[in-house]
Amino acid sequence: MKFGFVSFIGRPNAGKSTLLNRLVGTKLAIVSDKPQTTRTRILGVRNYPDAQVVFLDTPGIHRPLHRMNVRMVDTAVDTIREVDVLGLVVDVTEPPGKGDRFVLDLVKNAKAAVFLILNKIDLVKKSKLLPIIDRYSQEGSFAEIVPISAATGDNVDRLERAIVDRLPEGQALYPEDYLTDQPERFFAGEIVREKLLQFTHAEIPFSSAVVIDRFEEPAADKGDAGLLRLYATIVVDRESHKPIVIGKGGDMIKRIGIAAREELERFFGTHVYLDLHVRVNADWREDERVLNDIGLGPRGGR
Ligand SMILES: Nc1nc2c(ncn2[C@@H]2O[C@H](COP(=O)(O)OP(=O)(O)OP(=O)(O)O)[C@@H](O)[C@H]2O)c(=O)[nH]1
Ligand SMILES: [Mg+2]
Repeated sequence: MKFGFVSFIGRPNAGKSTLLNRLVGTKLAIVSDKPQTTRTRILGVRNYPDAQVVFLDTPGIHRPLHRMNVRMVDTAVDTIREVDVLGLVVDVTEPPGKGDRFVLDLVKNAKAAVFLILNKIDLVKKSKLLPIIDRYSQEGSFAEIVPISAATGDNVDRLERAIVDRLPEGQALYPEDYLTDQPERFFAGEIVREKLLQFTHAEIPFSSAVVIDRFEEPAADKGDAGLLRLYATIVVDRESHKPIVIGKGGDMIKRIGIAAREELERFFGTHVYLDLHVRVNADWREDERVLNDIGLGPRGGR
């Protein structure tokens, strides 16, 4: 038996969360076409006939301007020391820039085996891929360079085999049916936030958060057996963003609410009542209370 930890790190939008979801076969991490979607470390366990692998998805590494972003980047960087295999995920459709250089430097002295995962190969011609592989192979010494498409699954099986090969011998840490360490409340907030990211643009995705105020499990004795009641607040940082998130006659918040509820019902396998509010908190990205609520409390508290 093999057992080990694998973390995916890289620039925002590279496809780390898409890859985690594919590997564990469940949508644990929300995905969007906007950068900085993932804000916390998300753990997913996958069992193979000969191995148990703990995959960690992390926030994209970027230049942090707020306390929230400092914590996001720290969360990702901290995993470098904690894992057996580091998967550095790169978007092959993006020309490499300063940000990529920064990430490559971060992993240079890592004790873990570093895999360079070239993602989104479904978007480039094969002939374009070879020079990209060539260029990256000169950028560092990688244990493996694996081109994949997290979206289509192309070559992901090869990546998995290569990962398992590199893991140390060891017994499974988690029971067979264990999937993640995040509480249900976390997923509820993330599902709402995914819809908010999907339907809003510009600054709003970066400057908003979703806080779950109440999470009430279905209670048979209340006469509403099978109904999960969720009370959530969308926190924005400017007065002018509130009417945008609410929309004309409430049509935007309704849209977010309907889409979120559909997915919440699928995820929890129960009917969901979702109560959504919008609140302005100008400096929430610096506010320990909010950061704590979204899983980004001070170091050591995480
Ligand atoms: N075509 C294509 N799109 C992909 C692939 N992998 C991810 N994407 C898309 O790229 C965007 C970003 O994907 P995410 O998985 O959210 O990226 P991430 O690295 O987790 O981003 P952050 O959480 O912001 O750091 C989404 O629109 C995905 O659908 C891929 O292999 N092919
Ligand atoms: Mg992500």
